[in-house]
Amino acid sequence: MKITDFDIRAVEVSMTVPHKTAAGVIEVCPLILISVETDQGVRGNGIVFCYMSAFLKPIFETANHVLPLLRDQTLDPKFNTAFLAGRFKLVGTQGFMGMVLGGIDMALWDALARSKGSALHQLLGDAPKPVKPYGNVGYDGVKGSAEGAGLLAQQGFLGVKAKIGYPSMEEELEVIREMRKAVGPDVALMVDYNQSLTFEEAKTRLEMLKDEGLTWVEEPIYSHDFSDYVRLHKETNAPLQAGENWWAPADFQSAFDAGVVERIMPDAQKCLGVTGWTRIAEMAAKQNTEVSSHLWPEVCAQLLSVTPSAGWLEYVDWFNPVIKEPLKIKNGFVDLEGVVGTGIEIDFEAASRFEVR
Ligand code: SMN
Ligand code: MG
Repeated sequence: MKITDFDIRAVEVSMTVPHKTAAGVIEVCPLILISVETDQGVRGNGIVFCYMSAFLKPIFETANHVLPLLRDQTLDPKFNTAFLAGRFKLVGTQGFMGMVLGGIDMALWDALARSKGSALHQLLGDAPKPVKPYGNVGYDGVKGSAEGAGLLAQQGFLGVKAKIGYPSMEEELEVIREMRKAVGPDVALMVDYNQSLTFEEAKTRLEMLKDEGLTWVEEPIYSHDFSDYVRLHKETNAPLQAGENWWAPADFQSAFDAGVVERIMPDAQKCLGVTGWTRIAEMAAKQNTEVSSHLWPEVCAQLLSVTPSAGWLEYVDWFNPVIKEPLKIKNGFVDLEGVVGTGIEIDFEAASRFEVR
């Protein structure tokens, strides 16, 4: 099967609730929608999340430059992605280029799975295991975080993650304790600093959080200080989490080489798509590192279902307005019944209302 054509659109989808973090607020969701066409009439879809509206245009331009290089190639996602990564050695596979390559890779795997009438996880092997999603609360203060967490627990989420990094530790602890009251003792609570602390600040804060029963503490410090993560873990024994800002399998290898073992959360886009994820999952399985996900709930639900050391799925509904059948959740677990491809089929008619030209 050959890749014949492409459709690339830039859209801005409004968020039902703006996503506040210690590193900035996401008010709208800027996306590049990718459709790859094949000579058998099968299409594959992928989504690039641009984080900030200002980057929509440059990433759109980047995608328009990169995708046509695959014209007339046989559809073979691992090969196609390695080919593209090879073409951009001088720029590297991080940044806008990495984001585009990740989105394209997801579209290619979607086309391949659809051409076989299969779900992505069927292409990747094992029988799918149950996957637990967690819901997200923003940097919403004591009252807002507790209300948000309570609502998610009521909706049946078995885990809730909140953004923290408040000016005072008193407020930080109050946020966490009020969230705990709101969700009860059995719901897992995670917190996310979005890289906002220095090493010393992190040490102090993590000591103070040690009796709060947190499932993990995400990105307390700069994401690429791999050896500092290892030292922080040794010195505080805190359940650290990181990975959403690591690029391609190479960064995960560097983290593992530095001694990171506990848990990771690859971002399906930045880790080089499905192709990158499967390599990272293999590396993680060897050292029994728990793998959770970052965004792309449809794709990651399937990836986690066949990842040997799978942890939690991050659930967000941000891309839902442009997806035909967003991920389903039943009794606290992901429901993969009837899913075809990666689960991302773009609703181009709906998307046309959000198009940015
Ligand atoms: C996050 C996700 C998407 C954009 C900004 C921040 C966050 C998370 O760190 O883990 O969900
Ligand atoms: Mg995070």
